[in-house]
This record gives sequence, C-alpha cells and structure tokens, in this order.
Amino acid sequence: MATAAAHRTARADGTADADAAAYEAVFDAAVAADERIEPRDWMPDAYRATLIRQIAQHAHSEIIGMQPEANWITRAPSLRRKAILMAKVQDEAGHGLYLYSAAETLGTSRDELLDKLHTGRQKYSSIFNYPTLTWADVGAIGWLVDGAAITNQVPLCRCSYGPYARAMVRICKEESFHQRQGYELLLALSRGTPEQHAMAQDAVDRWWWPSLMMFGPPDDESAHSAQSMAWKIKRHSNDELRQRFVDICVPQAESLGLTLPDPQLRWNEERVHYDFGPIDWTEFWEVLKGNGPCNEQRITQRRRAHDEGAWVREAAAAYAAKHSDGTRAADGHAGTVGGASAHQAGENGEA
Ligand code: BYC
Repeated sequence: MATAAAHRTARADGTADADAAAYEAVFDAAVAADERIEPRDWMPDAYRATLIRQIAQHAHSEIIGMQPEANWITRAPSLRRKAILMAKVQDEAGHGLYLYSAAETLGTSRDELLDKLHTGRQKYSSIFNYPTLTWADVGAIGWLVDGAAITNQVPLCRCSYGPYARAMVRICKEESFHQRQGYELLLALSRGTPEQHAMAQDAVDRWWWPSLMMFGPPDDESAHSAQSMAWKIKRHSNDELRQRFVDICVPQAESLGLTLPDPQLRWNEERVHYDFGPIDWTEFWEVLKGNGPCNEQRITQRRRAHDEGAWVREAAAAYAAKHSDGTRAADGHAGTVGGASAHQAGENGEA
C-alpha cells in the first residue's frame, strides 16, 4: 500500500520520461488509503479537470449567490437584520475567494475562470436563477439553500484533494451560521402576524423544489458521480444527499409551523426515510440551459460588476507592483493581498 512518504518520493523523483502507470498506481493507492492529494502531487489529467470544473462551479455559485440576497440589503426590516444580511453576503464573497484560490492550485487562474463564467462556458448553481420576491425569501434561502449546501458540502471536507477539502472546513462553519439565521428569520415570520406567516409559507413553497434540485440530477443521469466517487472527490451520490436533506427538513418545517409543498411527503418505516414526490427535472435542465427566471439578469449583473471593478483591480495591481520586488508583478499578478481584495472589490451583489 502506498504511504504518504511513498507518494512524496514518486513526486520528488518525477521526470518527463517517468512511467505514467507507476505514478497512477501511487495516486490510486493514495486515494484508496484516504490520503490527501496535494497540488504538487502527480494526478491524472481527468482528475484535475474534474476538480477544476467542480470547484469553479462552486466558486461561481458563491459569488452569483450574493445577488439574490444583496437585493434585500437596502430593504431589510431592521438594522439588526441588515447587519446580519450584509455579513452573510460578505461571507459568500469570502467563500468565492477561498474556492478560486483552491482552483488556482490546479494550474488555472481566476481571470480564466471568471472569463469562462462570463462567457457561459462554466456553470453556477441552478438555485440562483430564481428571484427573491419578498423578505421571507432571505429566510428561505438561509434555511433551505444554505441547509442544502451544508448537506452537500460537509462530506466535501473529506474530499481527496487537500486545498478543496481545507477550504470547505471554514465554509461549512459559516454556512451553518447562515442556515441558522435563515431558520430564525422564518421562525419570527411564522410566529408573527397572519400576513407574515403567509409570506414565510409562500417563500418555502417557492424555494423547496429548487433546493432539492441543487443536489444535481438523479444518480442514473449523473454523468460524473461514479468517477468522482471513485476518486473520493464526492463521498455520496446526489440522491443520497438529497434524501438526507429531506429527512432533516421535515421535522424542522414542523417546528417552524410551516408546510413543505409536497403532498407525497411521508415517513417510510421500511426505508427509514421520508418518501417524497417527483422532482420536475425538465425545469432543472431548462434552468441549466439558461432558461430559468433570472439567468440573464444574473449573468448581466455579474459582467457589469466585473467591468465596474476593473479600476480597483488595476489600482491594486499597480500598488502591489510598486511595493513588491517586481517579480510577482512581472507575471501579471498582483500581490496576494492586493490581488485578493481587488478581485472581490466592486463585484458584490446587485446594483
Ligand atoms: N446547478 O454529473 P453531475 C451555495 C450539472 S453554493 C447547476 O451530477 P457533479 C451557496 C453538473 O455540473 C452551491 N448545474 O455533476 C452560495 C454537470 O454539468 P457539466 C453550489 C448542475 O459535478 C451562496 C451536470 O449537471 N455548491 O450553496 O458530479 C449563498 C451533471 O451533473 C447542478 C456546489 O457547487 C446544479 N444544481 O455533481 C448560499 C457544491 N447539479 O459540469 C448558498 C460542489 C448538477 O458536466 N459541487 N449540475 O456541464 C458538487 O457537489 C457537485 O458539482 C454537484 C453536481 C452535486 C452540484
């Protein structure tokens, strides 16, 4: 069995004419032994490409996900709610930052990834193509969307690729707080006036099914699951995680005094899980093709925010060049601090 030491030795000895099969065997053994693959380790091209695809999609989801929530910052019903929402939206920018950084360790650049997002060559989560129509939607996003995100992402803390797994640890801690704030917000509305209760119920009615779609297509239509699970990038299938999420949500909805919009939802003694009704996969694939209610708005806003932030990036790059020894500036990158903040600046939320 390959140990971490053996893995490192193979890496250190790597030469152009090295036997690829031997490297692959070391890689396979490291994955089998639950060791972490690190940026300088040998890895199959397809493993690298899969990680870039998934991490980029995840990063894009974080920054596009700022838009529907930022839409309510100016209209939050109290200073307390406004402060909480602003902190949450900023957290999402931070998550994007950790994830773009994790993707960069695989040999791609943030500029390249953002260009792919802006030109439709990379995806972001289907969930962010739905509108936030009322204040209660902020609660529903926290409870259901962040709840689904945690269910999906806690296992990613054990992903075989080190930088992604480590980024997920902090993200999951913050997502847990987001989920609780959403739950608490919905609880306040549910226990409020009849109008507030109805607003909370309406939000849950609209966000429930899209939240279930976040987990991706059913297992028999999931192109990447089998390979990603073999590589221990994904630890559970889409359907397993979706079921786990439903099982968590049903008792929480009862405590909230809200109903989940699925008449077929019932406890199954034999399966020891809740059964639930069919998901409209036509809607899911349409949203992925760009035909969701807000796809165009989201990407237009993203491109505009990126263009409007150009001067900040340029200024930060110039500042970093002036204060560095010139080596980092020469390869077109701002210094770490300047570059990181420059990429985030001016790109947050809806105008
Ligand atoms: N939306 O073979 P499959 C957040 C695509 S951020 C769009 O099962 P995979 C938050 C999939 O990419 C939430 N596309 O794929 C942020 C593939 O197409 P391509 C984001 C989807 O990768 C701010 C095709 O369908 N979380 O929570 O094995 C505020 C076939 O799918 C979706 C992550 O990104 C979707 N829902 O599994 C609040 C977590 N589902 O690429 C909250 C990390 C599938 O071949 N990602 N597709 O063109 C993952 O865990 C996996 O990528 C997925 C999909 C489970 C999402």
